Amino acid sequence: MAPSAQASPAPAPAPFGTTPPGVPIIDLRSDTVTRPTPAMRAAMMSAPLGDDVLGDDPTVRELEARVCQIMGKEAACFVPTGTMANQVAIRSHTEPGDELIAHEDSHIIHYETGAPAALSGVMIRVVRGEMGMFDEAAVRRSVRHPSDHDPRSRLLVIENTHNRAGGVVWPLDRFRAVTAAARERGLSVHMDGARIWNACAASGVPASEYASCVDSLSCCFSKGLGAPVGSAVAGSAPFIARVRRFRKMFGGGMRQSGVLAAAAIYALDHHRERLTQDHANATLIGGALANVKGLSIASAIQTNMVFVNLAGSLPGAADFCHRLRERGVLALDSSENQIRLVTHLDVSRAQCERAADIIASVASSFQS
Ligand code: TLP
Repeated sequence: MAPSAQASPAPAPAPFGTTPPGVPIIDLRSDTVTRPTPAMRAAMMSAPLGDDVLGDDPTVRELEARVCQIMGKEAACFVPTGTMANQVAIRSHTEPGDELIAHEDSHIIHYETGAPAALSGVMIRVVRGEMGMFDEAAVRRSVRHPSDHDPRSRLLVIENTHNRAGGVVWPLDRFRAVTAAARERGLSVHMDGARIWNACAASGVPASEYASCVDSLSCCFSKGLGAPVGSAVAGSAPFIARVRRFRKMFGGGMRQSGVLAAAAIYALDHHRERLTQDHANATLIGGALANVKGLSIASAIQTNMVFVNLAGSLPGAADFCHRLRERGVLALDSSENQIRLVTHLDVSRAQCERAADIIASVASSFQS
């Protein structure tokens, strides 16, 4: 039978929360979404390689040496992720049953799947404080006296920039005072420096200044620096020897990982100075949204993050993000009534302006 000559049906509308075809996407979910640039890819393609688990990948060695030089530390170890960097550091500083101290909003508490408990068997004692920070007194109060009954206070973990607090930079004098108080009480100190590069670009403080206050640090190449993969841990040589052992135990020993380390070296050489552009773009978005009815900026913008509170007259954050996605703007819901926008090297100033317009127009559509 011949097919009936019916008009083809109108295309179904895109389901709620999807971006219709043809709508350009501005991805502000995280600075982790960047794709390697052509020049970075070229650096990866031409990197000399070896087997890093056997210790002879020259490009990984070069990256680790660069990190030592930048941070003023004796040794460094390349790892796949920021989470692994923090977790091998925590495991290397502690023994099961020990306690670490961290701010209640820390990444290691909220976003690392309970790994300190699962992988290191440590307890976490939280400290509180405005903007992801705390003071010496809070550290002193949290350190336990040695006793047969108590867990052993062993480690302070301090995050810089502080993610959930809004990309906040620790002022160097405060950072010095807090870390010194911890060390006086016999704690080791680890800095979660996933975005230490942003902290340094914003404050002008060299990374080595922050690093000199801590026993170990993690830093990521896969966030604002724009490498596809990779983080590092830095510290003393004996500490990093322990880190290497736990990296292997946690499944993070990689082989021809120089192909990734090459991207990180390229990022260190070419993408650090430009971070101030991301900060300016975040400030631009914050400024554009500050006076929009129903929206308020959660904290002063210091680096590349903007946390926006949604008033009760607006949909919840997950729903709001779906509506933004329909207009091509990708954001994350950071709580029930808050969204997070992160600027990075794959979004231009013009795209940030456009994203702010779209967010304002979605918010305004709910105001009568
Ligand atoms: N943070 C991610 C999410 O996990 C929230 C993001 O998009 O911001 N420390 C800090 C302070 C971080 O913000 C992150 C990533 C990590 C560690 C972990 O890095 P990865 O994702 O490489 O394991």
